[in-house]
Amino acid sequence: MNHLCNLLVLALLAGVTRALQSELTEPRVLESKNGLLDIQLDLNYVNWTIQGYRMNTRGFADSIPGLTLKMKAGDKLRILLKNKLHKESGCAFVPSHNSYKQPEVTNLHTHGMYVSSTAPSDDVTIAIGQNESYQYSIDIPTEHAAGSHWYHPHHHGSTALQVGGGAFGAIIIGDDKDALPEQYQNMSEKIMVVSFMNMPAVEHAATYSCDSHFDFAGETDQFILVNGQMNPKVTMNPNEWYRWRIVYASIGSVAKMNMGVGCEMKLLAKDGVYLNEFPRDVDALYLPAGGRADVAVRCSANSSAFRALIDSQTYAIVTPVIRQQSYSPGKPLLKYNFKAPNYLRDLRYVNATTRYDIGFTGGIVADDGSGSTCVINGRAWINSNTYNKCYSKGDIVESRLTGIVYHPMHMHIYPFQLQEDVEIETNYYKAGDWHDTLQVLTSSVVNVKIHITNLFSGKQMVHCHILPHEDTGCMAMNYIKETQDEICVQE
Ligand SMILES: [Cu+2]
Repeated sequence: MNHLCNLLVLALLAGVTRALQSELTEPRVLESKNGLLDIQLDLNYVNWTIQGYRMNTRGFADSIPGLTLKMKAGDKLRILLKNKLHKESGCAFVPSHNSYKQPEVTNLHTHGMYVSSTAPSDDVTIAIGQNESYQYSIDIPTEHAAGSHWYHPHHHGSTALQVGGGAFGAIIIGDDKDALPEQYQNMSEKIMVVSFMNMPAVEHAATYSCDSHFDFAGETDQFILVNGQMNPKVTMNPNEWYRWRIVYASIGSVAKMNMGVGCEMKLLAKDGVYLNEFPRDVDALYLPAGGRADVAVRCSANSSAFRALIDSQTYAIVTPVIRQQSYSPGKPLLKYNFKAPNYLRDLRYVNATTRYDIGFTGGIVADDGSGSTCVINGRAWINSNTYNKCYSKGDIVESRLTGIVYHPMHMHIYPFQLQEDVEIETNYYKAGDWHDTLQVLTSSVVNVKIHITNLFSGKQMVHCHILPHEDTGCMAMNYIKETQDEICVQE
């Protein structure tokens, strides 16, 4: 009897907790019309509060996260970015080339998008100072795959402070009508911008860049927000499949994300590219800072929270709640083979035309302060005109990645394809999969290939997506030659 009473009390408590939880809301969506999305985006100081937590920080359009931008392949994205931050005078720290600095300077990176890196497109060498504006104009190729991406500032020295404080938003390239089987086409979607708020790391960046604006108070100094909320509930029909687009907006730690008992989750896409065959059973999602996963989720009963394991701490992300009065028998998910566009064609049996190995070393600092800066191929960031690798248009690049257990490798413009299964027990990283950001659990070497297409020439950046590492020099620039005769020096 006692046992029964306890169960009843627990069930009641769980019910009360769920009743108190707010429902997941989504950032406002701005959608392209007639092939164009033309917007103004302000980066400004934001006073943010929620459930006893408070931040004076920076954000786009006065919110954390910023607006969601939704477009289609072939569209043009125009963003007038207005920098409403201002410079402060007097700083005790003299910034070095690779240190935190210029907290008032910004720009925009469209993380994951296959677009030109030349201004006024996704050029991260653009620097927008206080009270300045910049007109971006980004042509999305007609063959661009549908998927989930994000935007965030990328100015060397102020990236960790701005992104870590909440300046980011989701980008969705929508599926063409009838591109997917009806079952997938008709799924209700939830966009979840999951941000791991690492306040000590952001405060450190603020201190060393002499930023007096960032300020935080709260019960714990590391926490998870989803669309700016703390562990909201997601109300779902029983046994119905939903599509969750998960954007992991983090400046550092990798997250292992697990579904609670009562729900199941199947992987559809990673980093905005569908799996060659989906859905896939996986034991969890392994998202590096900046990574995305699209999953199909269904719940048969009220579930414990969908949660993230980060640096051996567990955090609730959202709690699925079932609409009790409705009933659906549920249907299995159909298997589907993704029809890849040319830039994502399978490279596993294609001979490489060139080789570019990428090795991360350093960046591990011991408790006594000893250690070294993270570097790529033995050197820290020099400048945007010093190239680590020169490519030609049409190159198929073979690349051996090392050091990516500690450092998530992010490549701009071009995603890369795994050439072998990695971390086999997880079923998360399979030969043939595409990523734009990759961190692994234990593998010391991972082989990938990159398809440098004929579409874009110019600069291509590679960096560690632990943003404090990026700000302190863990970046390299490469260059794609427009013609064979163009001179590009690898140094
Ligand atoms: Cu790193």
